[in-house]
Amino acid sequence: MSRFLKLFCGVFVSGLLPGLVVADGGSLSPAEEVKPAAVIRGLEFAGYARETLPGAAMSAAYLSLRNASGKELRLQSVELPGLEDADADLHTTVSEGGVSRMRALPELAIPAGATVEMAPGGVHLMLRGVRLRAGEQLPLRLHFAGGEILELHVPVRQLKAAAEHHHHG
Ligand SMILES: [Cu+2]
Repeated sequence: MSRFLKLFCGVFVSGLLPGLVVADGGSLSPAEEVKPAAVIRGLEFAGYARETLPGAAMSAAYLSLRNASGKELRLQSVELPGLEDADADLHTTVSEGGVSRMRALPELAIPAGATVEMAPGGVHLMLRGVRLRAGEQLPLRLHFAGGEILELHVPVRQLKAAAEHHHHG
């Protein structure tokens, strides 16, 4: 590993919040798949993914993004590095006549100084093509307008009955 890569990895690890650790094992993100990560200055993040229920094709991840960068950030797409058959889409949840439906979101703007919290029943990352089990780490690559990229891992959490929604959360 080159000096440059080491430096980058160091930045990546120290940029993570407590609880968001780079996986050192597990099937989802073995250490060799952890790539040098891009870090966006002033953007703080946390989050988790929901385990996939038996028989379910989809799951969801929720991020909290705090923008202290001094400029608006616009999240435009999300990839799942190392998971070629899987994808992640930005969704929001709207209520139409008392029925909540998911809708694709072309982008998610995070104004300077603002915090955007994804949550069950609101904005979320819809995950397809990957089975998530509690305790695993899910790798995410966030693409922002202007070409900025943030890579992170979020822990997969067990679904609590209280947090369960109808078709998804
Ligand atoms: Cu959705």
